[in-house]
Amino acid sequence: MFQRILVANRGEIALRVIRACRDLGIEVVAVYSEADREAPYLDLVDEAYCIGPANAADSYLNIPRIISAAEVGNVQAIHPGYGFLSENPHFAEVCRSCKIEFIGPPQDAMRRLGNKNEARVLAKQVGVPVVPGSDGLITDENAALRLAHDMGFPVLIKAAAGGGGRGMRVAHNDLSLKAGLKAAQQEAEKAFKDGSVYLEKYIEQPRHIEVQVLADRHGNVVHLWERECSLQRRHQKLVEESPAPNLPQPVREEICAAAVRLVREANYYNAGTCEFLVDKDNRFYFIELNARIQVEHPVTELVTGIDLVRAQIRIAAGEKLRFQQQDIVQRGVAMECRINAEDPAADFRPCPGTITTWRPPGGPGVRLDTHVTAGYRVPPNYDSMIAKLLVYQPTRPEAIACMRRALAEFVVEGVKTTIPIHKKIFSHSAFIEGHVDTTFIERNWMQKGG
Ligand code: MV4
Repeated sequence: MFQRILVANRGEIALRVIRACRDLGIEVVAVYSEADREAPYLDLVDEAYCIGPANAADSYLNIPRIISAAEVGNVQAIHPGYGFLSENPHFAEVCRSCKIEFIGPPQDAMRRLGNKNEARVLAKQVGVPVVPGSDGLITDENAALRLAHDMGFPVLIKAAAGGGGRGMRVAHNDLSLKAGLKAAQQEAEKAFKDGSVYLEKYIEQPRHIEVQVLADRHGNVVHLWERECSLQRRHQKLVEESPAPNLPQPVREEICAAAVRLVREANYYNAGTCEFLVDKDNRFYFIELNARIQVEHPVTELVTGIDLVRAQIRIAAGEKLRFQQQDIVQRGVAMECRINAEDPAADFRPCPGTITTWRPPGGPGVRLDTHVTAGYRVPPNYDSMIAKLLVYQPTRPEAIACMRRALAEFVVEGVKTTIPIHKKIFSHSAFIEGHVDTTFIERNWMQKGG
């Protein structure tokens, strides 16, 4: 096992990784930008190095500076958290070529799966269902038009280098398909230096269900069941839960088995998440594989009792998985609300500033993952998430009641937060019945402005 790890991230996930290291008896080196100099979690580490100015490109995304801190700090491994360098295959390769283990997947698998078209091709090859669409990349406008006519409009143009909703265009007819192809190619070329696109049938009002997977370096692959993540606004998730409500058990088992098959065939190891769209008839389609620990991982930790960050570190150190598929049971119901420093009344604009009052909820069944304390200043330079409020209860109605109680206890002053919209969601009859899809938030609250 490693004796010393560097955490190449900030905020709540930095604290989450620091805690996992402490639980394993591993020393921790932190890095921070000038904007995070006062971050409370820096008191919990063995060493901390400033790696540059607030601007992420000059600090948390700066590979030479992070590698320098790792060398000076004499660590054996780097945990990238999520965002920043977590899905950068070049960073993983640099770490390993410097004899520092990257706590994540092999760089080859990251490179391949980072391309959504290649992930789709691989899924098809191994018999995992994908959305009907193009056989590879679109190279010819006429071929795209023929395909769209064959499968029927609307269709969705997706950038191969995109993901998470970037570089997508819906097309409803020939004209918008031609225009959309050009626009998507240009946008992708500009954003990712790769203008390649592919085509999919547009699935109306899908649910977003994802499967957590763990794979060790000895060929063992298991899933840790699914998370329902449909409640999003502009591709920012608001609420996640496990199990997915109203998902028939045979479908659940099929989706999870498909995720395991894909991860095995990709020669992938460490933690990963397979994203699926699920349509009204409970048909499911693979869309992306996320090669990182995700924000919503604690939902899965609560229902399975497995510490995913500890598992990541053990896998990176070469350990075999300590559990088999039949040992992993989904017990009870976990739900998570992402609490962001944003103003729901002002189109969810980030709302940085000093937190003057911080009264966190607690009590039975409540878990709060946060790096925030009273007096903390939320910097304007990064993602605005300040806490993840989770509940864990035997049943979904009890989980909803517990979340409502916890949201009512939670007092934050000094910055606006997303707590009010969570209170609305957890009082909405369709949500309470588990009738959610990816358009739920927009349909209910966005047209009329909050
Ligand atoms: C789709 C889709 C409908 N049909 N693909 C958005 C982010 C990226 N991960 C894939 N996304 C979508 N792909 C087809 N063929 C609808 C979405 C989508 C979505 C997916 C998951 C969660 C929220 C979403 C919000 C809008 C659109």
